[in-house]
Amino acid sequence: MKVILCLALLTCMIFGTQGKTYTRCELNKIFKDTGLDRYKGHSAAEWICTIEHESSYKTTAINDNGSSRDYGIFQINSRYWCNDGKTAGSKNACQKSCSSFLNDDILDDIECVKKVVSDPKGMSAWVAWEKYCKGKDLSQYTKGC
Ligand SMILES: [Ca+2]
Repeated sequence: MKVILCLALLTCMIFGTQGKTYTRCELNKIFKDTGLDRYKGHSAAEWICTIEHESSYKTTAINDNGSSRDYGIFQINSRYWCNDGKTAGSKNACQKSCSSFLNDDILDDIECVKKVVSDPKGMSAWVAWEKYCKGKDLSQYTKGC
């Protein structure tokens, strides 16, 4: 029993930094601390809503679109923003490996996302934002935080 517990703990320690499912309130705090909240006029609730529908709060989320892939909690795309080594003509505007958007540290993801949302397309880069979050009552996303 002790051995199993040790193994479980060790596994957690090894894989603990490899990915994380964030809570709404954790994100709310991080977005306020990093200034993503209100950045280019978009609230923390808008980002949390977008994340819920893009990645279900999981930093390990990857979605293959065929010619490119979306990575991490913000679903950052390999065609324009990061390099995954298998996307033809990738612009890699954030100068990052896409795999760095899959770990539990989302501070670098946020830096990249600030670039994405500064683009003329703004938050429309996220289909989920257009569909589920834009112009909606989003108070539930920061409720109790
Ligand atoms: Ca990261």
